[in-house]
Amino acid sequence: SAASQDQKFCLQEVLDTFKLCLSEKKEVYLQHYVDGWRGLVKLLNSLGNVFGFISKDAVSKIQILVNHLSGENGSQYVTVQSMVKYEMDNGLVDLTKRGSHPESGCRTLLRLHRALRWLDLFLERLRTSTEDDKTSVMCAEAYNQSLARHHPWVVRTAAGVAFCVLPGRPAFFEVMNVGPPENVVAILGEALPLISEVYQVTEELYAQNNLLDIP
Ligand code: 1PX
Repeated sequence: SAASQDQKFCLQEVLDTFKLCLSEKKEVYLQHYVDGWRGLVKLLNSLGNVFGFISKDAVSKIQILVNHLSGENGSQYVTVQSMVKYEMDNGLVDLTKRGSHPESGCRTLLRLHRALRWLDLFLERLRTSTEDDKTSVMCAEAYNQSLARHHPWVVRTAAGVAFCVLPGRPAFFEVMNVGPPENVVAILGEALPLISEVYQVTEELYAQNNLLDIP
């Protein structure tokens, strides 16, 4: 049905959303960033319930950002750049320890930003993989090189368990919903530079503002 089709993840959709993220002046539009994550969460959900604890956290962070976007100061949240400026200028970010702003846009987006690095590494491995490569290994390697260092032991352990039940490469490619493996590889090749660029721009912005380690 049209409704279930709607729910179905398509890799192309996510690619398109990340394409829209960057303005000509290399600003990151928060709305498209959030939409990109929504598409990713759809895929994650179609992989099964074991990933529920991961998608739940992603969804709650997406929701925090959506609330900022639709809130009374929504116009300050159009780009990640304007969000950082607004929250920093107005003392709305807990910079050294958690306090009165547990849901700042800056700290919330930082969590997704770190996950975007994982995605970038994982998808690049997937793109260049061969039939015998294991998604669980590619996923774990990407995780260990990125997100893992920001997660406590319990979360790392739970993530490790979830990776083990990832579908194999053929089933994984199928879930992307864009046809034969060659297509997946081609679309990934197109998408990855864009995702990397969004990551890099955000990383530099956060570095300049000393926001890379906010609690
Ligand atoms: C085209 C293929 C794409 C596959 C789509 C997969 C989308 C994955 C979405 C993952 C989003 C993860 C967000 C995690 C944010 C985070 O680090 N949160 C932690 C810190 O938050 P806090 O508020 O406490 O400072 C939080 O503790 C996280 C808890 C949940 C566990 C996170 C494990 C992350 C593993 C990431 C790899 C996902 C594996 C999916 C397999 C395809």
